Amino acid sequence: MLKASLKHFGLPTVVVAITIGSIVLSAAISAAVHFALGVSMSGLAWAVTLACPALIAPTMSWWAFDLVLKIEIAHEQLRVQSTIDHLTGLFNRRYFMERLREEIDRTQRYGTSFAVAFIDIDNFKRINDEHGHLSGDEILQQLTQTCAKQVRDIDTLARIGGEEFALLLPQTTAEDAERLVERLREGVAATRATIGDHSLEITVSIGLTSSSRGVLDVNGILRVADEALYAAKRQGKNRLVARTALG
Ligand code: GH3
Ligand code: MG
Ligand code: MG
Repeated sequence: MLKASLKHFGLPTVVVAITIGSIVLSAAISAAVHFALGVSMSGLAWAVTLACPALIAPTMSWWAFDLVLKIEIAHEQLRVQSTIDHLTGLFNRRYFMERLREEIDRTQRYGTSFAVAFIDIDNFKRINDEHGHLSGDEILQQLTQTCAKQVRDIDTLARIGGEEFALLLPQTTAEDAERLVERLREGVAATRATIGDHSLEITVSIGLTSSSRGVLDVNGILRVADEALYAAKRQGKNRLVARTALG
């Protein structure tokens, strides 16, 4: 309730309200005690009764609430950071799994459909071996930019492993997902990565699965996407293989 009030009214308003409340309460208690003792309040007693809460309440409450808000902000920053892959700035595996579970829940409740794509860079080990690990990192970042241009705001693109990415396409039919992901694959193949003076052709293989006919559990969906990805690798790489995950 305190946090909700702070967010709703803002820190200054809450501090003023607490100060006024403290002054009124202090005056009421002091007056009640003097009344019970049968003595009237002197000017000095009134001054002390009003001055103490007027000075202490705003100082202490400002300090305490400011601390609460700072902790809250730090907590939120930490939560966001824990969802991010630091090399690419994409979401990480943990966040992707969270979003996938949410999407499965939504699909079960509302009967919508979604798709999941596993994207794996082709022959990345060779690129690393020829150009060095740091250049490999740069390529991961450049590829991220290329992929990010192809996905929609509602999609979740994540780096789930070394040179493996996953894409969650919520509220998307199998056909639309196939079109979108194929466009992404073509976009990657058409964009040359640059490492110093070198310009490299990067390709990806993609395994796609869709929940159009009902939803499996998380592991089932990931397994089908993984199988589709390996089929794409076996069939010669730089291609998309789509499989439907039947419920
Ligand atoms: P395939 O086409 O079958 O996927 O072959 P591949 O070489 O891409 O696959 P493999 O799994 O053999 O190699 C993946 C490589 O990715 C091995 C590892 O050195 C590299 N790698 C993993 N994480 C990182 C990273 O964070 N940065 C860099 N530069 N390389 C990484
Ligand atoms: Mg791989
Ligand atoms: Mg690879």
